[in-house]
Amino acid sequence: MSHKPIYVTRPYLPPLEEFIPYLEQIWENKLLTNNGPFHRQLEAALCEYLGVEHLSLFANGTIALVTALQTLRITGEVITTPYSFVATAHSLVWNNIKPVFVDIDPNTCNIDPDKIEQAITPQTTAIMPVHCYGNPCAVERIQQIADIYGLKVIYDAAHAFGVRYKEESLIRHGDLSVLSFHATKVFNTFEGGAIVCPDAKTKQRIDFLKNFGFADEVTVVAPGINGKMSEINAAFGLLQLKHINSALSQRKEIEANYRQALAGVRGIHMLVKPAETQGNASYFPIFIGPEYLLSRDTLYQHLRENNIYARRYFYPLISDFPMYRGLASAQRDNLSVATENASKVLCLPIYPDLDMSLCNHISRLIATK
Ligand code: T4K
Repeated sequence: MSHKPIYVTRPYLPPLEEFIPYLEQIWENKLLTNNGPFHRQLEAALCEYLGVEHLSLFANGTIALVTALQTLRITGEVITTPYSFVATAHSLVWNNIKPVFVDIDPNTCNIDPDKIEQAITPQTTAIMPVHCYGNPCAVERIQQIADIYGLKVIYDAAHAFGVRYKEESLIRHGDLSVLSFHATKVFNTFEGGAIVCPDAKTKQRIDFLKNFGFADEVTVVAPGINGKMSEINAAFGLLQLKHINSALSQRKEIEANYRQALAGVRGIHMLVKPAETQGNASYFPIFIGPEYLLSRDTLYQHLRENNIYARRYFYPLISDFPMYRGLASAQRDNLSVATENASKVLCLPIYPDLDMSLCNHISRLIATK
């Protein structure tokens, strides 16, 4: 049907002419980075939109994760999920922390709270769960465990922009939450990210850490990094925010369309919509069971032959990469659910400009196999 490749996602780009006034302002005042006016405006606008009190912008989500761990001085071992993008575990290794992988819940693809306690050792200092595909982790259970054992909780909320759970912002949970504003995300600043924190003092430490540790012109209080977002990225974020609600509703229409078209297709399984959640339709994963006519990888190839570039997020598991597979917690028998889900998953194209006729075409290709 289409000769153009259909990717798993495409960034939402507002009309170019709407971006020009922002560029003119940057050219006019010659402030390109280092907490400039657009940076400050975007922090305030995102706090308001997301319903949080304190947020610090970053150059990308990965450096925000690395800095979040520095902020809380996390050391030793951190309990996390293998079913995520590699950046989750890499951020631990960049802090000299040992990742301890815990299996996932088959119904959410998020860390299984029932398996966290058995992974705690005297070296454990924190839990780093991921709200995978924007679906909320078992936040209450995780907080309960953290409170009992005196652990910090840092959420990798890279997929969770704008998600609301029990009528409040999901990213209010935990000690810190980290967002990604990468081009492939629901809300993007080309590259970018943020740490959400509960109080002004923590925000100040984060701001020092992302600016080499400078507290003022002559005082360096920590071995910080350069994690700052530039003015051009922040300006794009401000523009993008003006369009976010329509972008989100377009995504939700596509999600609803897939759900309807694929319901009842033998061997195709979808995640149940999480309760009490207003999601963001950031991904649309399907799981290919043995009753389906093709294997997951054959369907993946079949779609590619039809110019549809679905992706196997998250296969391989992080724990299967060479730098992690030697860990005791990375062994497959410890991660049987994650291993199974990773072998079945296929994320279908979902983005605001995806034409509904293409969405129907993709569903038909899957349903008529
Ligand atoms: N934690 C989690 C749970 C994450 O998922 C991520 C990132 C992070 C942390 C780290 O946050 P950042 O440091 O990235 O802010 C992509 C993204 O690069 C990555 O940001 C994302 N997760 C991950 C799930 O997906 P790839 O290697 O699959 O991206 P790529 O380049 O293959 O892009 C996928 C498709 O998107 C392409 O086929 C075409 C389309 N695309 C992509 C880009 C970059 C465009 O149309 N335009 C573009 O500019 O990792």
